[in-house]
Formats: sequence, structure tokens, C-alpha cells
Amino acid sequence: MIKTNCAKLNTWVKMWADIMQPENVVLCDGSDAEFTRLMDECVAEGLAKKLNEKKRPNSYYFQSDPSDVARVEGRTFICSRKQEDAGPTNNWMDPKEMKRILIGKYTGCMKGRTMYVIPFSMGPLGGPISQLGVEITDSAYVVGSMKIMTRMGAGALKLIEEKNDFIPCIHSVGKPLPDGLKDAKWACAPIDDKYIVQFPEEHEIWTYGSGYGGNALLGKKCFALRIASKMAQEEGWLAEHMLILKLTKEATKETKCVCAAFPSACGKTNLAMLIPTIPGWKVETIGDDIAWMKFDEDGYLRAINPEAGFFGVAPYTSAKTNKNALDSCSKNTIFTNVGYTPDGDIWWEGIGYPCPKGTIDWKGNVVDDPESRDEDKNPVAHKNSRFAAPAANCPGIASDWESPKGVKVDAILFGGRRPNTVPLVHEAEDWAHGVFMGSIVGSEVTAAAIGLKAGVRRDPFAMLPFCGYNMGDYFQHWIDMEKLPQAKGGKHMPKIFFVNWFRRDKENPALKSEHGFLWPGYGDNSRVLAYIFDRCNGEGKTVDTPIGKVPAPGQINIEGLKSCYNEETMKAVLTVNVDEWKEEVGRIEEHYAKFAGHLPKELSDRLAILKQRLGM
Ligand code: SAT
Ligand code: MN
Repeated sequence: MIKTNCAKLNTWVKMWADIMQPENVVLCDGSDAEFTRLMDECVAEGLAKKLNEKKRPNSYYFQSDPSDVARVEGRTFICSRKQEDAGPTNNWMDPKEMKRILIGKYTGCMKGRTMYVIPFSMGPLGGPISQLGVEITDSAYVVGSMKIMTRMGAGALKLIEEKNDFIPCIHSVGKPLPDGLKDAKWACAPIDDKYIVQFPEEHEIWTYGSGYGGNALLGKKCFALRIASKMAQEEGWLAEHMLILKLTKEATKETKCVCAAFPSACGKTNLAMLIPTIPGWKVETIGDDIAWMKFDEDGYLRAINPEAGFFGVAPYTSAKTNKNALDSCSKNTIFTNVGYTPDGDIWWEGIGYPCPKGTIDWKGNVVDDPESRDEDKNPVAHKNSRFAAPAANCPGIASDWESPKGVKVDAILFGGRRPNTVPLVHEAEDWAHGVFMGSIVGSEVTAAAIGLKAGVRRDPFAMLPFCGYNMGDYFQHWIDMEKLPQAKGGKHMPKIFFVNWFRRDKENPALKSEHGFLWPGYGDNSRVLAYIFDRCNGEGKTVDTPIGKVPAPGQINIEGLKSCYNEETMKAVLTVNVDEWKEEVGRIEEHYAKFAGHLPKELSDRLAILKQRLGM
């Protein structure tokens, strides 16, 4: 059994070891040597491949079971004592009942396996916004990934010992190995037997049956979003599904920090690592997925990235779409479910060069004829294949990305993928209006998305699967932030903007070659960031519309863009069409109806203002 100077930890580990009955228990120190040793053990057991040391030093390749390739939202539960406190957007079960079920599953679940004990810190060690946790797991892959994604090991343990406290995180792949049974290449339980469970009142996480991503790396979505969002509500801070970037105007060396929330498939990682196309501006990355924000003594919101790595979607990451992300996985990286090339490197669709003949696909089959392969039906890399890469590898990482006190947040962005209705950028009139914007975030989905009807799929604050309590109460918490004593009168709240890079124009043939989008996106989004920067200084001219302030003509720099993006297209991309917004109001009312009894009055008031302005 392990022996630390944290009595609570010793007792807790002993209790779980008695239940799970592992062959042995190992306390992880987080060293580079430990990482290499564990990964090399996986290689020796046939669970992983070591990548070509010359091409991709200290990096490893895993293939998951085909049934275990993503988060499982249908098997994710918020087990608050009252169902109402989980709210209308979360699966719920009574915590006592859930614990009874899971203790049954956990009993003997680590037979024949090693129990790893992982002390970790979310955020820089000892920082005022950081939090401590300990994950128990029977997966060496999880240990290696946690080493990349969190500050893990001896340093975190020392702080846990000082505090005698931590957030308990329990994980098992749910596949005991009794009597020397040989391990599967990727151990996991069947889909109906997977459990991703949060107990928000106790600040505990219990998961079972999956080894993949957010189901198993418990620092990420389970802790840093679901549990932390609840802690943040209790303590007056924010735990958000947001990237953090730092924008510098080179002429004056002035900087602004921006946090941004987008539903999936909106290019969040690309924005976090953007390389500006306009001269005189620099974007640096602080985080690509999660932001924790707390007021400082002067009432400014400051943000940290609680993670230490990027768990990024691999396909379509290329030198063209996101060079910084590609460079981040040049070494010390774990790849899962991508292709494995004959020279011991990785490959995925959209990496920017053809698939080498003889590559092994994510299911383990040899790709004989890469050219004739149907990328949609049978991709070489699974669509949710991932790299786990240290953030420190990123050439565009900001020098202060690990600042324990965090960076001052100047602006918050919300966005979605909307082919119409929503302009390129508009600005909230005040904090409550900004919260309204966050509450109606959504993306247009096509009927092809399985099981969904076409239309706008709402994903408020991009937190739909990640809010650890009633989402209506979460809206209220956002509203209340500016009124907290820590906000010191709310004078320094960040400005809030809504962006939409995805507006289309069917009428304009010149844009057809540009996939019909009215805005070029990618690095050219720096033009919108530059406008937002100026707005944070009270500069730049705006026009009032029923939905908020949009840039006055000529305010967004379009110099050097292709000729199809001109003043004409700018007018189209910034238009606020009253009829489209009248339809949008109907959809917002439908969306808000779900939160009846928990919807803040400030939000229904804001909707009433919008209706009145639209003449409804
Ligand atoms: O698997 S993760 O939860 O880490 C990533 C995601 O699905 O958003
Ligand atoms: Mn995410």
C-alpha cells in the first residue's frame, strides 16, 4: 500500500484498493523516466507502438477499441441529491443508487491489474486559482496522458500533503484480468456498462468502463468543467469551456486577453493558435479548451488554463490550417486512433500530404491503395482521433501561460456555426446582455447529423455536456458575477462579443469558390480580433442594431483580402435582418422554455427588449 504524508489520501487509497483488489498499487511520481517506463511497458505488452524516435521523439501510438472512441454523453450523469439540481440538460440518478451500482462494478474490477495513484494539479502548482486532485486508474495510457495534460506527480503530492485535501477521481477500464488472462489491446466495458459520474455536492468523480479521452482523463471535462463549474458557483468564480488567447498590438506592445466559447466544429483550437494575416498583430496561446476565471483583489477577472497539454482532434490539422498545433505534437506526444505509417510516424486525413502506402489505419488494417479509399466511410484516422501534446511544445504559447495568478480577461467571445441570421461580430450592451448571448449559443446542424432534426442546436456557453448543475442556475450565476462583492462594483467586467465566421451567401457566385462563406476565416479572423481589441479601448465606431452593436462600415480592416471579400460582402456579413431575427426569437423562446422555473429574470427581460426592438 502507498504511504504519503496525507492521511486522507492513504485511507482513501486503501479503501479503494480493498474494493478493487488490484495486484499492486503504484504511486506515480510524474517523472519523465516514469512516463517512458510505463509507455515502453505498453509497447512490450503489445498495447502501443513507439513512434520513430528520429521523426517523433518520445512519442507513442495507441489504437482504442472501436466501441470506445469518444465521450459518451448518454452514459454521463450528474448525481445531485435532488434531480432538479441536475437540471433539464443532464442525465440524473439518485447518488445513493448510483453508488450502489458502481460499488458493485468496482468490486474486484482491478484483479490482475496495477492500480496507479495519480496526484495532480489543475493549473500551475500552488497557484491561487489552481485545484488539486488524485485519480486512481488501472490504465497506464491514462497515466501517460495525465502526465501530458496536467501537472502530475511529486510536486502535486507535496501540496496535497500540506493541505490534506484533494478532489477524489476514481477510474477503471472495467475489465478485470483474473487468473493471468491476457489483456486486450484496449480494455474497456461495453457501451451500456460505461459510467461517467459526477457527484457535484461531494465534489467527487467516479467513472467506469471507458479508457478514452474525457471519460478517463478525469482532470479534463469531469473535474475542470463539471465539478469545477459547481465549485465556481459555490465560491464565486467561473469554470468555462473556453480557449484563452493573448493579442498584442506590436506598435504599442499593448496586450489584451480574450476567452472564447464555441460549440464543437467551429475551429476553437485554430482560433486559440491563430497566426494573424494582418501585419502588426500577434496572437499567442494560453489555452485551447478550458478557462478558470476568478476576480483579483481589484475586481478584475483573471484566467488560467487549468491544463498543461492539448488533447486535440487530429484530422485536418495541417501546416496550413494550424501549424502551431502540428508543431506541438512533434515530440513527447501520445496519439490515439490516427494512422501509423511504415516509417513509424503518424498520418491523418487533411494532414497536408498523401497517405503513404502500407499505412495501418486506426482499426489495424493495412491501407494498400490510399488513393481509392473513401475518406468519409472508411477514414484512415478515426474522425475523433486525438493527439495529447504538451502545451510547452507549442511555438505560439504565451510566455506567461503558466502565470499562477492568471491573465487579465479583457473580452469574452461566444460563437457558433450559423449560415444566416448572426452577423460576423456584434457587441453586448452590458454584462447581462452578454450573458443572454452566451445562453443562446448554438450551431446549425444538418439533418445528416444522426438522430437530430435540422436546425439550430443550442449549446449554451458551449457547456451543454459539461455543466455540473442546473443550467438555468448556471445562467443565474453568470448574471450574478458582476454583483458579487469580489467584483468591486462590476466596473471591470470584460466586454462580451458574439462572432460568426460561418455566414453564407447563396447569391454571390464569386464566393462559390470560397465554399460560399462570406468571410475567409482562419488567420483572417485576426481582423475581427483587432477590431475587438480596439473596442476594449473604447475605440472604433459602432452602429446600434436591435441585437447589439455591430462595426460601422470600414471598421474591420479588409486590406489584402481576395477581391470577393469587399465592402459589399462586409455589408452582407454584418447585416442584421429583422425577419431572420423574428424567427430566431421563436427558437430562443422554445430553448428558454426548457429552463422554466430556473431561467433568470434578467434573461427573459433581455428577450423582451429584443422583441420590442424587432417590433414583435
Ligand atoms: O474527450 S474529451 O472530452 O477530452 C474531448 C471532447 O470530446 O471534447
Ligand atoms: Mn472541449
